[in-house]
Amino acid sequence: MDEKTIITPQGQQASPVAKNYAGIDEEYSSFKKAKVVVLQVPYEKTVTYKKGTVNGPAAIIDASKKMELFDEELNQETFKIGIHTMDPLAVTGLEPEEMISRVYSSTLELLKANKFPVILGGEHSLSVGSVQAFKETMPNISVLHLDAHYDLRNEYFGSKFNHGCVARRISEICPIVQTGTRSLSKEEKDFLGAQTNGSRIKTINVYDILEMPLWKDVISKSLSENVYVSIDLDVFDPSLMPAVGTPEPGGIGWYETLDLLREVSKDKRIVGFDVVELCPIKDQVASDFLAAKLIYRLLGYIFPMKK
Ligand SMILES: [Mn+2]
Repeated sequence: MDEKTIITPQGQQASPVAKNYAGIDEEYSSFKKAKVVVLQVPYEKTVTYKKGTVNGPAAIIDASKKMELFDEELNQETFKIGIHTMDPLAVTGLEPEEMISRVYSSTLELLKANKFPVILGGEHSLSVGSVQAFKETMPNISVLHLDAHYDLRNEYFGSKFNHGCVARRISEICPIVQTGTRSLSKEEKDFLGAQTNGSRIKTINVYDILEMPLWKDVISKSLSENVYVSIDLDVFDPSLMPAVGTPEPGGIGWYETLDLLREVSKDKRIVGFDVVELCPIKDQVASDFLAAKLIYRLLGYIFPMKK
């Protein structure tokens, strides 16, 4: 039996495409031909509230197979850029630093192979590894960080690599622009207050969004030429995206998120992204599907096809 052959719960053999993001046929999903490579990081160790994000990547892949491969908004078949899905990274039981190191190595390999990495979490701490790989590969990189949480703690529950510290660690690598944030600790508030003009951290929180009609322009202009996007799904309002470990009321919506990503894709060069912290709810697939479709739409913005 081919090692890639999957046995379904019904005992039937499924083809290898069953493991692929969007269920794309071999013609458009072989590693060689693919421009985009999906890297799954089913890691969960430092979460602090509801558990289950270890199942996030598999739920996104599963939901993605139910999407239409024609993108109605963009009038294109985005999968034809070639999207390869790698087997999930073996990260179970690792300490956060070891997991981050594996994400770093895998991302670096993909960049050296001239691929566009899309990384699925799993918990947010993985972004420290991917951003480090990008920083070493391309100059002038910054991070657009969508999240309900500032994630600026220096240390949380005894670890500097807790998911609540990811933006602080990223800011030590390169500039970061955060948006959608609406849950702040006193420690983070004091840290932000001590930042000077030359700070590597810029925050456009939900209160700024409510008051600034041009918030998307401000964000786009604050980013460097090359942009890595890190999307914690709890940036969305929990009415749209209840399947997260740490939901926060008052999040941003589907269309305004797309507007932001469309604008940044036009103004800058997005070089890779991650979608993290999906914590699937049994028999409630809307969140999984939103994550799958968000990835497809964003890829469409980044890789517009000639009509
Ligand atoms: Mn968050």
